Amino acid sequence: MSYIKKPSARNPSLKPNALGLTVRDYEGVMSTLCAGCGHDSITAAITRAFYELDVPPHMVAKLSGIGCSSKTPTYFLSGAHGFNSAHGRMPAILTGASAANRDLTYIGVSGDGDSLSIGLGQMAHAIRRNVDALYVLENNGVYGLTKGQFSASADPGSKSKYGETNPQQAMDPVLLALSLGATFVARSFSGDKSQLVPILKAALAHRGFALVDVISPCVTFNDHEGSTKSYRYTRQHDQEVVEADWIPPDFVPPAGEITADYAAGTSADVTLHDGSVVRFTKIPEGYDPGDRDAVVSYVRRKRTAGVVPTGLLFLDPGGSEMHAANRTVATPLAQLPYESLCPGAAALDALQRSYR
Ligand SMILES: Cc1ncc(C[n+]2csc(CCOP(=O)(O)OP(=O)(O)O)c2C)c(N)n1
Ligand code: SF4
Repeated sequence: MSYIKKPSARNPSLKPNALGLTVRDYEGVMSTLCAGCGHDSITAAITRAFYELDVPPHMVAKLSGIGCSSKTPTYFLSGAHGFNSAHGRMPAILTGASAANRDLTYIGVSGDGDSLSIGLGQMAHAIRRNVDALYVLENNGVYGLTKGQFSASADPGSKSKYGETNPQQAMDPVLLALSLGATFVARSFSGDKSQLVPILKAALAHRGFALVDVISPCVTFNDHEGSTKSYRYTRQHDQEVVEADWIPPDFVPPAGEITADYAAGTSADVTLHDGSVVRFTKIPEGYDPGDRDAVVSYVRRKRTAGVVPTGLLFLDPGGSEMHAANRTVATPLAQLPYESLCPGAAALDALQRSYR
């Protein structure tokens, strides 16, 4: 994979986080994507989220498949572990890595092609297992890397750059994830950093699978009239359903802060396992981000009306993530003594006898 190193000059006024690291320490090498590609804005939001959360880069594992989107982990967190898997296979590699070492924070980055076609079964089972990971789906409605073929998220009737009309139905990753039991489902837009960064922070704090579907226009192959994943169309049809903010566990509100500036029934707090809080505000009347069936029908209704609902759409902080469900050992496998990992021939014989 091609990469360009960034110049080492640093702006001395950059503010360090609690670890003494600046946002530059959360960057990667220079992007080689097309100028204006939505994926680069998502990279900037991911960089910011990790920096603001004070996550040590060496405690992160970033994984991806194949596609322009899947190239992007190279562009953030140079100090993290990384694995660029085969096309569509990232969820299985991520699941295996998490099974072997739960101490790391996992982020998977994929495209709509990588996730919804060749990798659909892989993504579905990672969701079902509730693997503890942030899964960013950079959704542009095309296979950007292979020059703009319609992907499975392209809307029926939308036009390709070359004038063809897409005859097939579209898959909606949000509805798919909700139906598979995902415990954290959000949608955002690459051009809306102020919405995306808090969503990414909440997703990283969530214990379990967090799907963040980000509409990310492909300026080279899918940003024209007739596309429903262009900057223009997304800006016109995006409707923020709820505003979600993430509040760290030890946060002390500044004296005099007014926290109740929303009418009753339009604000709700959900506490995550680590004591941090997701605060939902500006919730439309009757919308409950904890009611899976109601969220599904809301998203479907909006979709039929040609509206793209964005925000943290669904959250179930109580879902049992993969390690809890399988009662796995807490210690990373690499740190277990050899005798525990390989108890010897006698123990294997006894196990086999017990099945006869
Ligand atoms: C097994 C296999 N089949 C097909 C390809 C060709 N291929 C490369 S990337 C890609 C799709 C990329 O689309 P997406 O995941 O949406 O990423 P984008 O480039 O749009 O960000 C395809 C079909 C491949 N690399 N490997
Ligand atoms: S081809 Fe599209 S998706 Fe790929 S880098 Fe260029 S703008 Fe981004």
